[in-house]
Amino acid sequence: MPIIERFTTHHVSIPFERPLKTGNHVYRDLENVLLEIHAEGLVGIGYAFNFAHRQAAAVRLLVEDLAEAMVGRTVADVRGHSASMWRQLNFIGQTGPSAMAMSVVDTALWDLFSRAQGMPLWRLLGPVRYEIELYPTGGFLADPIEALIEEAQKHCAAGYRRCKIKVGRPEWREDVARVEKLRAALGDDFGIMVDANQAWSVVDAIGAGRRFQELGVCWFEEPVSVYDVAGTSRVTDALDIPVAAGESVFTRWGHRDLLEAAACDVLMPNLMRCGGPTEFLEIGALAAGKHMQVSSHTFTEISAHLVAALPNATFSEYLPGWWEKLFEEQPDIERGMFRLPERPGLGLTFSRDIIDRYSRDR
Ligand code: SMN
Ligand code: MG
Repeated sequence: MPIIERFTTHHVSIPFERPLKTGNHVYRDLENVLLEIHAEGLVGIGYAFNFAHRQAAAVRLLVEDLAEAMVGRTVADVRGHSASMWRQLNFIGQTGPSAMAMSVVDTALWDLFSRAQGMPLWRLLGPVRYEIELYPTGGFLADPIEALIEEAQKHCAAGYRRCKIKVGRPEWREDVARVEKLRAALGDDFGIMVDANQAWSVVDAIGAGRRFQELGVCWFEEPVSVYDVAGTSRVTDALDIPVAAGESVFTRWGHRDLLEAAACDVLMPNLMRCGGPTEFLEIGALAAGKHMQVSSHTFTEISAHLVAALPNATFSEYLPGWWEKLFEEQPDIERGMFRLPERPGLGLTFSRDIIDRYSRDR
């Protein structure tokens, strides 16, 4: 097995065409931290994103700290390297930026490990499926209702079976009014998913959730603060529609808290917050042990390899236009289905053009 020789990082800051508003944030720039680990002619890649320049810069420093410790080691010991990163981060803790950095390195190591064997990662893991159903996310809070309807109609025409829009305004009845208009425009067969990004109180979330339920909404994401595990449970218990949570918690331990309380119906691990493929697979197994479904959050092109190996995984999130340009290879999506690549490893190479154009390197 090849030995890790060196690594390179980049900070690539890509402005959004318009600021994107959720119940909790305004996104102006997509700040990406890229890692390439080199091992005897092979290159493994990983990335994390952020919406604040210095926060991404802090993650980059942590990535470099962890990647440096890999130099001279074999690409074979992926789980061993994950365990050693846990130890290395002990003093500052393994959540927040630490988990993001660990994820970037762990992703690059799984990429290298599968490349070294000439196999796509998903094939190496022994898949339960060969393609993954995707749902697109859009419909941000500042988007006019006409634009939101037009976008959803395009998704429907492209063959997607559902899409996700943002809710979470201070006055929840305004969100319900938008969902009513969307439902009227789309008819009853298309799945409408809503994401409140933790903006509501338990009482408001239940009030809105009851109306969403009447409108046939098929997914209610992060209704309340993710730290309010009991509150998330109250919302879940009060409603008959699936409540999803997990994108904002870190590592298997954050997910364990939601699982133990049966706080939601679907767990949605985010590859970079959960700590990388090693942790993602652990979370999938923990969830299976509680008969809970998982649905990956962002990182479509990488999470798909892991989702392919999890029997309890359902459809995955896709944010059209956010990350495709980072890579030379474009996702193979047809009628809402993501076809897993046959290229070795993750099957992804960073685009030199994008690095040259948007790099904010020191
Ligand atoms: C979201 C949050 C952060 C980055 C991208 C998307 C959002 C979602 O909560 O679930 O789509
Ligand atoms: Mg969300």
